[in-house]
Amino acid sequence: MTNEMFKKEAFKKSVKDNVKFLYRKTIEEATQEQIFQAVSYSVKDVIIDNWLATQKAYDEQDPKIVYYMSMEFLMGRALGNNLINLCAYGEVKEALEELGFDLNCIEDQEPDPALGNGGLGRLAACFLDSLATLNYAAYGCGIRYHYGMFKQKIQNGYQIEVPDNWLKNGYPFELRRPEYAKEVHFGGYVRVEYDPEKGGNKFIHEGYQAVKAIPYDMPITGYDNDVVNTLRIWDAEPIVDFELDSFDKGDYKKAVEQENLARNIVEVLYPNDNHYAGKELRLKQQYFFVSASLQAAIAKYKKKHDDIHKLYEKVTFQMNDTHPTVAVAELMRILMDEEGLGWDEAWEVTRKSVAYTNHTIMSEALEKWPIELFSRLLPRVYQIIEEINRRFILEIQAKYPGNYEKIKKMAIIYDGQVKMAHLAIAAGYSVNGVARLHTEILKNQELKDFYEMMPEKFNNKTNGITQRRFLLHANPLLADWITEHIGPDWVTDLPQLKKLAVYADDEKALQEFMNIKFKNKERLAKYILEHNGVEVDPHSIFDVQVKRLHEYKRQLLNILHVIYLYNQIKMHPEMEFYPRTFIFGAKASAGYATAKKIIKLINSVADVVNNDTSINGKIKVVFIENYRVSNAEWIFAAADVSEQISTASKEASGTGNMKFMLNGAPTLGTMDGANVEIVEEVGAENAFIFGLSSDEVINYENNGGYDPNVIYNTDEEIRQVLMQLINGTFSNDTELFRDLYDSLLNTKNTDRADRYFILADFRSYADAQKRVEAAYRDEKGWAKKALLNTACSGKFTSDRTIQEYVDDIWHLDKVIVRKK
Ligand code: 26W
Repeated sequence: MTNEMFKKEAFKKSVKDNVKFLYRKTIEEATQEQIFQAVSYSVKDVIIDNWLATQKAYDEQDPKIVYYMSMEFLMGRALGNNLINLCAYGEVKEALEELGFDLNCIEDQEPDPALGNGGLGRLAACFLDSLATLNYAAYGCGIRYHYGMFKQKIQNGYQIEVPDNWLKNGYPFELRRPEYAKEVHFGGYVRVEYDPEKGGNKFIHEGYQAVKAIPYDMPITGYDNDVVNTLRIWDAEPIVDFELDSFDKGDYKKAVEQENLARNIVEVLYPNDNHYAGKELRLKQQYFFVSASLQAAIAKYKKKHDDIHKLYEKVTFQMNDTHPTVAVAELMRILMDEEGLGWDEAWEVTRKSVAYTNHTIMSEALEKWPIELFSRLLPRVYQIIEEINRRFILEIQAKYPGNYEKIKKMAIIYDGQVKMAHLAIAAGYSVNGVARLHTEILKNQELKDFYEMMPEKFNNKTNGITQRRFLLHANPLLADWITEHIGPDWVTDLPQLKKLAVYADDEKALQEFMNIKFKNKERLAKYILEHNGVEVDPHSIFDVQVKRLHEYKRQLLNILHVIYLYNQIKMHPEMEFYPRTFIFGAKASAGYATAKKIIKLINSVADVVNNDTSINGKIKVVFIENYRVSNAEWIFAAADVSEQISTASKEASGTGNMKFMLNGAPTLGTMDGANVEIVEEVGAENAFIFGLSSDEVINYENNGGYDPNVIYNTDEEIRQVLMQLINGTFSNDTELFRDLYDSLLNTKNTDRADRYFILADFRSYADAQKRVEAAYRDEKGWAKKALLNTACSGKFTSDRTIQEYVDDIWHLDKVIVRKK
């Protein structure tokens, strides 16, 4: 059902008016960027009405609300997504055409808001889309970083990080709400005073620095239901009054400090993925947005309800990994110091209100703050954590009398550190992993002690993705084709795709399906030519690995295998070989030297291989610069093969794997994360599985690793590939890739050689790649596999994931906004 405003003539008039009001220009005079702004304001007009209607419905229906607390929201562009969800994409496209503009180019003007690193941030964005679409009341709570994920430039094969000033031209899809500002306090000390009224102690926080938190709201439109939820991200400003006060007292230093604190706090997103660096500013960011969000949530609750003891009946806080876990203690502080509850009452409310999702088992990702830092920055909050810890240890002792090992392993504060995961689990009423295998590993390995002590808290919620962005918007040709064949219901009910299975042997349907894939490959080839200057052949197999760069994700395995194939072709020019384009896209954390070196290696291999005329273009290697949500949409649509090759047990779930599957690309992968469930849905015959199992990997790890030198010494072809890293084949500087070579074979820079089992899995991977090639040669067989991947991807919608969170954890009520 489309809004009247989107009727062509009305919409054209609205855009023209906006151009006039905003820029004093006519349509003909306006730049593309100005048209983007004008169009966005026209769309926002409609959204605002729905937003108001949604608020009103919430006020009347008083549903339980989930606050999804996350340091990261990787939203991607909003214009196209909003048009899709408002069911106005087609009409607006036509209206703009009549004005002489191409909607695609207008969409391209929007900065790609990248307030997140990778999987965890994008998951948060998909969840917001599903929550709104399923009529649930939800707020995303986060930080309005002035600089999001850096822009990646590739210079001379190296990654260069360029700041991403996404707010430069003003962002049309946000609304500043200064009237809801909150104050957040850092530093200072706690004074204890006897309170005769209470008959107990009062804790007074003094001498702190204060920052004003200003909320900016972004609308989150549901699909075709008039719901508009809110992503509330907090900006920081110095508190002016206090500043004057300080000047009066001659406290110039403090005023300047407060000014700086506010300026620094929201400046930039930490570009680390799965790596904890222990930076004080990060803890400040965490407390800043958590405190402001909790204050706002409680204020909202109190507007309609007078008994704070029942907060958990109307409110629940989901902590996206440990990053917002300080929420546990901050909620206790607000309940006790501001609402006047006693410890037991406050604890009862807190433990029924907070839940925790774990997104990684990588030990280097665990957040542990030094006591010194924590207690200096958040003295009152730290006191509360000490008390939570004291009581938790008593519980452990009661359950395991005399077992000090347990205390050592499970305490929240131990060895001079505050362990955020332990705090989250001790306090939360739910602890979940993000794929079945991941949750099992948590229960049986990483969090075993906690699982044994409180099994009832643990549950699995396999991740999902939104088909509205990753099919309907990303792949309009396939979306239309699907709708022609099975109707439009899949847009909000993805398991409907199963109905496509009847076309698995229908030659005409298969041909159409693959024609669409070909057109999407042409679209990507054009993008690659424009952005990378490399010509790729859409008839070749598009073999794609796009994701953050991390050793455990094993981009190195992929590129070593490319080298191996290159050697094979050079050695046996007559050998049959189906042309292949290996496409990579990945950002490396700025401080992660090995990851950056792998990017350089990929580009160096690309230089040699792409320019070697003797191989007749049989292999092309492309590194797509600045991989992000907007170009990801095109990449998934164009992929033939989905590389999901992490060391088994390391990838909690993966969500890119689901986006490829949805767009008809079979998985080439290990039995890791959600790959396990993907194979279960599509059948092993429609995927290419290889490598050690997670049990095997964990077994090796528990027994000191394995010896890659045995492989090196006995497998000549692998040895040749490794030698080429250090013999000048890919760089005149023979030392350039020495560290990569070393990491695979000796323990010079790490405690174990080949930590990620690259050599162990190499042969099995090469073999799976052979099976891919053979399968691709069988055109019909491949088309069937591709189509069945799409048909069987229904489970992996974030709509299903969200419904499971609602049923098992949040218990939300549906809200109806549209009156039929
Ligand atoms: C403290 C630094 C830091 C930063 C980010 C530690 C950990 C993270 C995240 C947990 C990294 C992340 O994005 N994890 C990914 O979460 C996805 C959504 O659940 C999963 O699909 C991926 O497998 C997981 O790596």
